[in-house]
Amino acid sequence: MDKIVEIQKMIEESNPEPIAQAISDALVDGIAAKDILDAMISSMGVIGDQFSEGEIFIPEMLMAAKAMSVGVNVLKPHLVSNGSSGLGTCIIGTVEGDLHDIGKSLVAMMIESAGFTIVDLGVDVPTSKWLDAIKEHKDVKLIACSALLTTTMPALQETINAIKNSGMNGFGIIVGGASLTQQYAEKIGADGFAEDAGGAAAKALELARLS
Ligand code: B1M
Repeated sequence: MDKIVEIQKMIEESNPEPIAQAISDALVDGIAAKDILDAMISSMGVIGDQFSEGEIFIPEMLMAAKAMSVGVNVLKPHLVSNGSSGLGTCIIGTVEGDLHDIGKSLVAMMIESAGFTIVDLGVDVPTSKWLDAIKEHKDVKLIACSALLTTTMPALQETINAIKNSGMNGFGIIVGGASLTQQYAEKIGADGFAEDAGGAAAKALELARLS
């Protein structure tokens, strides 16, 4: 069976155990890390559709996420270049109430590759934690907020309001996540929106050039 199809099957069948080896084998065979990642992301879409249709439930979704995370860790060294061009610090996280971290971690990886130092606050990040992190770290040039659920879009709005009202400045704020749009990002006062991890890195560089 095609190696990529095999890897996709491991995600779609919520089977994390063999995925690290399968990905290593695919890399040895010369399959590009980016192609493997794109196929894995598409399989997470299949998992999402199956969940929407009531064909699978939370435990399967969690195991698929585990397979995805294990796979991303194997791919990481092949996707990330040495992010040391000193563009400043990017504080990234998933907003309060939201536990999805795979997309956020991919975005962190790409922004790091673009030359930022990453401070990853994790998931379910309350407003106070964003503010503390901005105060604590020097040379903060970018805040990157991920939100995957329509129900956590208001938390995103609150986070941006709190950051803007704090009076701290000198950085741009970018947002992203499956349920967001460019229009919504503009409406809540974000400086940038990206649909995917590559777009987030490009937007980060664009804002760094403007600052
Ligand atoms: Co959840 N979940 N989930 N889930 N989950 C979705 C998002 C959903 C679309 C599934 C569905 O119903 N079809 C749906 C949201 C519907 C909506 O609100 N519109 C959903 C739901 C409903 C839920 C629960 C409410 C289910 C429940 O309990 N009844 C619950 C909520 C829990 C919570 O957060 N409070 C829940 C729970 C979970 C798990 C914990 C089981 C698990 C997450 C595990 C983890 O992350 N460690 C999970 C998973 C795995 C998914 C799906 C299947 C896959 C998400 C994923 O990792 N995708 C997802 C369905 C789907 O995405 N089609 C789904 C792969 C990843 C690479 O893509 O995260 O979209 P994504 O990131 C992309 C872009 O969005 C973008 O770039 C990334 C890379 O290209 N991006 C940014 C993301 N952040 C960005 C930030 C940026 C820029 C771009 O700038 C800062």
